[in-house]
Amino acid sequence: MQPVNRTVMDSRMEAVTMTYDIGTLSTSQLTQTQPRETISKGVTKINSWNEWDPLKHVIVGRADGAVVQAPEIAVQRDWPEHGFPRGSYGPMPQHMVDAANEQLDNLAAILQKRGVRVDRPAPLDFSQTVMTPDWVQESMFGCMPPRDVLLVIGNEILEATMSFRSRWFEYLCYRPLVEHYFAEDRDMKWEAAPKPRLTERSYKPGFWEEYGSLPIDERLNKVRQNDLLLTETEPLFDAADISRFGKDLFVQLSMVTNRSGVKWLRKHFPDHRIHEVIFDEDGPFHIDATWVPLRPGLVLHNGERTASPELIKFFHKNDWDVIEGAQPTRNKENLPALCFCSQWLSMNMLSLDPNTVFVEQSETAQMELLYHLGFEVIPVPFWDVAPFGGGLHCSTIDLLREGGLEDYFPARCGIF
Ligand code: ABU
Repeated sequence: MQPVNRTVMDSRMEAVTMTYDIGTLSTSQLTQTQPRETISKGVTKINSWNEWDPLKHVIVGRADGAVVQAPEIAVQRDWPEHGFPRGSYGPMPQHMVDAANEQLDNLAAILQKRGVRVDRPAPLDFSQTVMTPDWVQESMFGCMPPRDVLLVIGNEILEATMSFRSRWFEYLCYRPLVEHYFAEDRDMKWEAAPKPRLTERSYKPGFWEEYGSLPIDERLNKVRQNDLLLTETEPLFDAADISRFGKDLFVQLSMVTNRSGVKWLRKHFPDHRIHEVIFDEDGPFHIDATWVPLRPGLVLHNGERTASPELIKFFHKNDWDVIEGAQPTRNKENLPALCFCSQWLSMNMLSLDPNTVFVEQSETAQMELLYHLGFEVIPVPFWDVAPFGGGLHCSTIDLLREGGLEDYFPARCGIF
């Protein structure tokens, strides 16, 4: 490949000249150090309408090659005590990658023993600089949390916009799988939400500096008013801000999902009821440790991230129980190194079916609660995966669950 000079706009929208090798990497170069995708054998059928029907086919993420991402407007890591002071970036320590992969492989093996087909994505070189005509970003991120990138609604796989520049190209890790499913399943729909520009106009200037200096009550006011990081310049959403309850989809407004994103989803899924929801939490980032459906008529809510009275009333009016999740075993002070998720990953569970749930094995209070609610609980060690972007729900994306589209909320109530 020939090195060439290119003038591009950096994150301050100033012209800079960078030298790149322009060309296409051969397959052997791309895969020299990273595993390839793994595709299980079987007849592929994409179908999943909710979070609890019996699971038959799933993607489990991989920790290989993951990096602490280079600073960008949306996210600046600052972990001096773990070797990544503000402004620095680079590969996650190999022993952490190995520990996370061991737990991910173990989850995959248990799922397989339970009769679930498991596929794995193809990691890229996440340490590479990526660019679009609008910006340059000095690293990517990883492909551990598939849940953030792909949304499955019925027979459709939708690639989310994402809102971090470091995650703009993450869909490529799943393309070998999605292409395979598309070739095999004649009924599958393959869609991609509009790729966002992610220029400075997509973010509120100086947001993190100001937000970080505010007292908690003022931060919560901003959350309630949805006055957060993202502007409404373009539709933005992470798939993990969407919780699927059949005909009703609940979409959290967060640091990575804006109202334009919800509007786009409404137009895209006209046969669904799409509800915009906000919880009392000062760092909203994905709904799946906050509002967790386990079976028809039962949702777990996070007691530290209160739902609005209107939302709870809507659930009660439709005969749903809203039960508070148990206290997590960990707290802010003893999260794993380099972990940007919260202790509430204790609620980030994966349902095998409406009676069976995978739970992190140290979360004994959560397991106890689930036993009392009549579930079989499958404990799995998973905290080593957390620094790579999530828990059991984040780490998976279900492709096939038995069952069809159902309306679990026949009664309307207030804004819902
Ligand atoms: N991606 C889920 C993270 C949720 C949480 O940290 O609470």
